[in-house]
Amino acid sequence: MAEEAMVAGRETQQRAQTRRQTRIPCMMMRGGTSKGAYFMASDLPADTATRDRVLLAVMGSPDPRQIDGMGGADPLTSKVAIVSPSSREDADVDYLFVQVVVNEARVDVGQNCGNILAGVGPFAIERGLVAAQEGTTRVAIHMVNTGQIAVATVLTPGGCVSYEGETRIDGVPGCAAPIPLEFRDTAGSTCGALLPTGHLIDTVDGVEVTCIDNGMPLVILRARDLGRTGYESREQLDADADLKTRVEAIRLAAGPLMNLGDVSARTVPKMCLVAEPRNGGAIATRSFIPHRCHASIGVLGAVSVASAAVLPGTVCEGVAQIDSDGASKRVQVEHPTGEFTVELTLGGDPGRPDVLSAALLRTARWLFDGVVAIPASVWRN
Ligand code: NQM
Repeated sequence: MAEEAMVAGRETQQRAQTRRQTRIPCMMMRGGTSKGAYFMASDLPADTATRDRVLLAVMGSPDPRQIDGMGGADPLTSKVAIVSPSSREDADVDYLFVQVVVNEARVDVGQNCGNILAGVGPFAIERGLVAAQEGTTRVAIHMVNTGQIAVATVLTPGGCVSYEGETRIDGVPGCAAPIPLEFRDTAGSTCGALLPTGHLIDTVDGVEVTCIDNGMPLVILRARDLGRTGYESREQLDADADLKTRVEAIRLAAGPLMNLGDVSARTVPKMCLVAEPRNGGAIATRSFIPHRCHASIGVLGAVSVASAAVLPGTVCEGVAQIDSDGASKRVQVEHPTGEFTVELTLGGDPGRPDVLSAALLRTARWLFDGVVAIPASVWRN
């Protein structure tokens, strides 16, 4: 596989020297509430530095409008999935997620993305990496960024991926075919422990926070502790310079406490303001990823906040409303454009439960399949 990728990389480079632009096979997909470019690893340069320059050119970064690329001028639409046959026996495919930073000439592979993950199963089937079964096809996906496995179930009536259906997810207009995703063993995915500081609550920069990582490193704060309601719109929060300065100071201080080191140039930890639910859910959220407010909430961000909501003693206690006492908890996470339901299976001590697995529903849509053209100058850098 590595050799194949190297050969492909060399070929891509040779093409670059002979033509003005190099054409690289690419599929654009909406995955959950995000959108991105999906590539086979073997179609991209094997050298990481060259690959990253290619991905910046694909999206048109750095530029706030991403006018010279496919990106949508928003972190949620400046994303890439790189897929290959799996290096692991327990998975069908490897999925490396790459966040292409909009305003800087930089990409980040230090986080997962559960939304873009929703498109990986369909992509793997469309590209022939996984054979479609009659009815549904289960795709075990190794999330290379953090090393865990996620299982996606894709509707494949007649052996073809079906994108149409009746499932609605908040943050996306209309309906589509459901793609259930299941995660196991995500605790401590990046930070090494579910509670990386060893505490349920820490005081950082004078504010009580819960630092948690159940698939996504997150710093959770009560909105009221920052003088906000937690029900503001994305636009209001993005325009709130004082809040953003405060939240970033807390993030920079929390990073080293979460075993992430200096996070000034990283996209994790994400920041999440919480408040009492007001639409019948379990908890209201406004998340920053990490500098812009999310239009809804990330998938693993939602899993992490739901995990904090069911753990007694976190900053969510007294804020979250969790109904059932059983081992299975349905946590409806409210966000700026609706809600996101996460089903958690708990084990161990009910006073300090372990989250054994998380399940949720996403949808995806194949938008475009073709080639993306990369300027020859990218290889001359
Ligand atoms: O948390 C945004 C998104 C994400 C990531 C982000 C995601 C996740 O909504 O798993 O999905 O937090 O940067 O796509």
